Amino acid sequence: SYGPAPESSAEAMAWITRHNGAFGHWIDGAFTKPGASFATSNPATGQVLAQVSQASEAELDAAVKAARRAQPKWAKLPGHARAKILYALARLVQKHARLLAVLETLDNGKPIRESRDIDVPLVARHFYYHAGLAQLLGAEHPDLAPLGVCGAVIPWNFPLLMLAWKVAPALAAGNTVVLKPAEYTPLTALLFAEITREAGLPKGVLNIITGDGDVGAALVNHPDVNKIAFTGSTAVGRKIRQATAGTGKALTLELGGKSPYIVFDDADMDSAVEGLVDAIWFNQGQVCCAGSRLLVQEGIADRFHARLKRRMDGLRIGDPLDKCIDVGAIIDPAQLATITAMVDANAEGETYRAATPLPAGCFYPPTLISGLSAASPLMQEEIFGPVLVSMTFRTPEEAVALANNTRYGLAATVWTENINLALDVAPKLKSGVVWVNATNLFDAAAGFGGVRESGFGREGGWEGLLAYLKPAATAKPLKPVAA
Ligand code: TXE
Repeated sequence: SYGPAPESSAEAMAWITRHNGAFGHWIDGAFTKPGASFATSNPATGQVLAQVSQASEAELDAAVKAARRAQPKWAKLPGHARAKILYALARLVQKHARLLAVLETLDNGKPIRESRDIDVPLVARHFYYHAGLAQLLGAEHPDLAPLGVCGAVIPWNFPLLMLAWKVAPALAAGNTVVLKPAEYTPLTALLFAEITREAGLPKGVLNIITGDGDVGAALVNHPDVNKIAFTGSTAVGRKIRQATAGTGKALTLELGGKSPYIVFDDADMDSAVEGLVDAIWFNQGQVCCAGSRLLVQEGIADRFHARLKRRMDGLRIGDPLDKCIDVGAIIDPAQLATITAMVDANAEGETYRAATPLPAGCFYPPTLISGLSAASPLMQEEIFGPVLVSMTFRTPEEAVALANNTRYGLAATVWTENINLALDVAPKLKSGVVWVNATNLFDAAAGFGGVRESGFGREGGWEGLLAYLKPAATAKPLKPVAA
């Protein structure tokens, strides 16, 4: 251990024990009896944490029916009444912050420093912000109406935060929700379900069904769902778009990425190195907008690499509950095998691995690979692990061309002390988000989302709320303008 003492898992394990280590689904404000189940485990230790149920067709249908029953009443509440409950949820997330953070780290393997200081505070912020927006709806926007029942399918890399990104705007807008967490990380969603009861959320407004991709697909295909919001792989996003085509269901997709991180030769090098550590080694690189492709201007490339390698050697890898850990566990042995196979199959280039000792188990070292050809799968495919590829460029034009040489377009980062250069380059990047002299800035008030194969639709901000609204049937037609 690097730190004084690892965060205690006692409270989280006690919560699991209170449920006898086995969970049903959260339908209509209560847990169902646990059924056919699968295990969810701590990737850092391999320890099984709990048994979680695989939803049947009948259970999925019960969840959708509960959401449908609850929706008209929830939508009819004045905006300030929905806001009151969303504020309560935000406050309760803060009240239970420690338990939520530890449970998230146990189930996911991410460093406690991240779940405690980033994930959980952002979740609270998301509910606070959308409570504010809920208040604006209704009286001030009689022209907007909720969509109805929204299905949400979310991934394992930010389990609770992705829940917040889907649930907060949906509920603010007067929709009800059926959510399916990822099979690797269902626990914080189930704890959140209990928190909704404490907040006084009417039963049926949020329903949570657990299970694998088949349950996700069944939710997508359920005829009585009005919208699907999905975050996950591009391959599954493509299937969901095909499945919803022609059904009239609204859809937003937040998919993969291969985000460029551009460093010009006048950049503040220390800050750019620190930013890069955050861009690619935050959450072990299992981040859709990870800055996974370094583009560094030729004149500073050697110096930049040298500094980066020194910083990599200082990263602390190990027990995610240790408060001093920088790099935690990979989500699952299968994902670890995928990362390993991808890197090992592409032997060209020069590979540097952090010198930090690697604990046994589901861990992968921070890795830097340079000298690859542009067509290498490592340059083109999302690795979704702590692996950075690096290339050099000479001119801003070349930087833009290399940055855009991807089928993705989620995020991009530009480092330079020359604001004119930044303002010239940023709009030329085909990317949903561009950060300048910073990286990984998320705020509930700013729309986040991609272009190209990274998906479409925004989450956060007014734009994100609009993705859960439609024109109201009662909206007054515009007066014709006299010729
Ligand atoms: O994702 P999936 P996986 C990428 C990343 C990673 C790869 C595989 O590259 O290595 O995807 O991860 C549900 N219909 N990202 O397999 O399968 C599934 O149960 C409906 C990027 O975990 O996309 C889970 O709840 N739903 C990403 C969710 O989809 C289906 C985050 C995501 O799982 C389904 C995660 C189907 N046919 C992975 N099949 C990001 N952009 O942040 C599966 N699911």
